[in-house]
Amino acid sequence: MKQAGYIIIILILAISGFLFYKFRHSAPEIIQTPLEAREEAWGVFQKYLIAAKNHDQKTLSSTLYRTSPTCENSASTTDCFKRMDEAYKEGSSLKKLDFTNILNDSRQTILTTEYKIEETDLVKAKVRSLIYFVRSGRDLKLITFEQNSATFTMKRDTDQNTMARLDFITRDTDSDTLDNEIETCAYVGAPTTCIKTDPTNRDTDGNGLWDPIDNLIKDLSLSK
Ligand SMILES: [Ca+2]
Ligand SMILES: [Ca+2]
Ligand SMILES: [Ca+2]
Repeated sequence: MKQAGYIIIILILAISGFLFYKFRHSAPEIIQTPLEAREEAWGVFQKYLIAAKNHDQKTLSSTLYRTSPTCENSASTTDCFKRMDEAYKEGSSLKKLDFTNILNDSRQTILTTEYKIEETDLVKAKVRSLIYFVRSGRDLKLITFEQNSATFTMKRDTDQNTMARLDFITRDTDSDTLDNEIETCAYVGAPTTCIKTDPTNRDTDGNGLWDPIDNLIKDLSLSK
């Protein structure tokens, strides 16, 4: 009986030790519903906008995945403040409830508005706004945002044909926010250096970051 008692104590100690080790060494995965993800992302975005409005570089940096090179150089403070003012002006016109498309997992969040149609005499466009975030450690950081990002086509013989063309070029099979034409470098004027990604896979290289997030981060590292 005494022996059985020892075994039970050893077992309890072993299980407690294992659980303690697991708790200490595995960062809990962040699991959010899309609405929770939007709340968190919007909080970061608002903090960023207020910092931009107040020219508060320290807070601004804490909300960003990477600060603009213009704002890292003290010689270009005037340009940096100008950028902040422009960012505030653009960003503050965006409304949380318009961002009804929420793409999120533990590594990233992308907020997108519904498309709206705009046209001039010559072209018809689908316009939407997008905000991209990536998680660094436990903190969600803003990568960038695009206000009124437009995809357009020249008007065709009939409005139906124009609309069909517009719908075709904005097809996004894997819903990663990069249109198929962008992912396949098939759009007019695609540079020869255009990096192709898989239009049927959000994470072409399997590193856990979706294709648009990878592209944006790559662009930022090249902007130095
Ligand atoms: Ca896509
Ligand atoms: Ca893709
Ligand atoms: Ca990836």
